[in-house]
Amino acid sequence: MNMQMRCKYSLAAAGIGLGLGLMLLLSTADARGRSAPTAKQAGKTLKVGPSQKYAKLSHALRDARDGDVIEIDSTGKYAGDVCLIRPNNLTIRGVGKQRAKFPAAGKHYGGKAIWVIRGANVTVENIEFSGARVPDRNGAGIRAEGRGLTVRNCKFHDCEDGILGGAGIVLIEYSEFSACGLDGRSHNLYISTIDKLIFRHNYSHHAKVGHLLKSRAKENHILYNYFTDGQRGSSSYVINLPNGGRSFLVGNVLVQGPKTQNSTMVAYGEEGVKHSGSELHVINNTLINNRHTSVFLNVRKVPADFKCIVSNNIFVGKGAVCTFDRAKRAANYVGSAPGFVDRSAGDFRLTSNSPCANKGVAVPNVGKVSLTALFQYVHPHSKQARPKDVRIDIGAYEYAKKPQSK
Ligand SMILES: [Ca+2]
Repeated sequence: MNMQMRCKYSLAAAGIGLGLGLMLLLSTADARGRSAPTAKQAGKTLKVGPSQKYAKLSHALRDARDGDVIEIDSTGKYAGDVCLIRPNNLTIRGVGKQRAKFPAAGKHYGGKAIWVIRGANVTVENIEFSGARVPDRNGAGIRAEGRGLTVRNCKFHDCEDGILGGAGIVLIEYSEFSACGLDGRSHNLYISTIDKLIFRHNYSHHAKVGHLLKSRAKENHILYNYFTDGQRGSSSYVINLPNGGRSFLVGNVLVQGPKTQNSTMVAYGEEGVKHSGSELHVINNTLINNRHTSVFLNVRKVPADFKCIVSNNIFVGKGAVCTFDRAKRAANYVGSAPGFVDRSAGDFRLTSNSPCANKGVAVPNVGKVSLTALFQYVHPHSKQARPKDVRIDIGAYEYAKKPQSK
């Protein structure tokens, strides 16, 4: 994607995105992306930085207790400050004009990660992790071991895994993941068998051999993200959900590059569906394959009564749409001329005469989960409200006469 071009409209429009994101510091989110207030944290604030009481995060952590907030001055140098984070309900936040940078610099905590988070319900904001390497070859920016984790407006690059692990509910939003992976066993993200993953408004790209997102969660809410390999990326799957799960893919842009290691874009059930209640809903996504062939949705080893709904998506490029014959498909565009504003520049919004305009169908709720696309991705790693229209369009973007993004 042409960063410059997309950034022009993104950041203005994303007043909604990052602004709102920051307003929701003390909140949790449900599957629709709505937020509900949680109890205010009552701890003290510890400050880390060149002119603060603590020069390093690892020093502040000696004094940190449950519910505290640690603010890290982003002008400081924190290379090699690898840490074990034990307190519960801790917030660790980079402050200043940029993210606070934590390059591994050859170090790791416990053979695992730059930060090993063992406390429950920890929130991490505005931090950049890079270069994690460990002897086991699964060195992560964050190794998540505590129950519940929120990661917001962070960046992970050139690690063996960006985020590895997890327990309970994990929320990851407004974050960027790139150039992680190594040998196919490590990935931009590798989420364990957790209760629920909410992954939204993120930018995951150019993993090395591994996947752009791998999750074994029992429930996956993958909403309004941008996944791409670009022209030169060597990632394998765009999304891999090897154990199935109750999974919702809504409003994402997925681009498979010509040099991908595997033709499958979304792999579901590769190792056999293990979670009860597994179902797959793929709604209002834009999927583009730039490889000579592809399988867009590779759904395998599912139970006989498996429910799979594929509606309102754009599929561009060669390949089979879905390997599961009994998928319920409605109002998808499959072809080569969907009417993007500028495909080569990575602008997948629709033109006024797009065949996808006004061709979508209403999508019923699944239990309490609404699958109506409410947002659309704004580059980089942000969002805006999806324009409201009488008839919804196909794909991740709604045509609007006057783009909201300007
Ligand atoms: Ca419309």
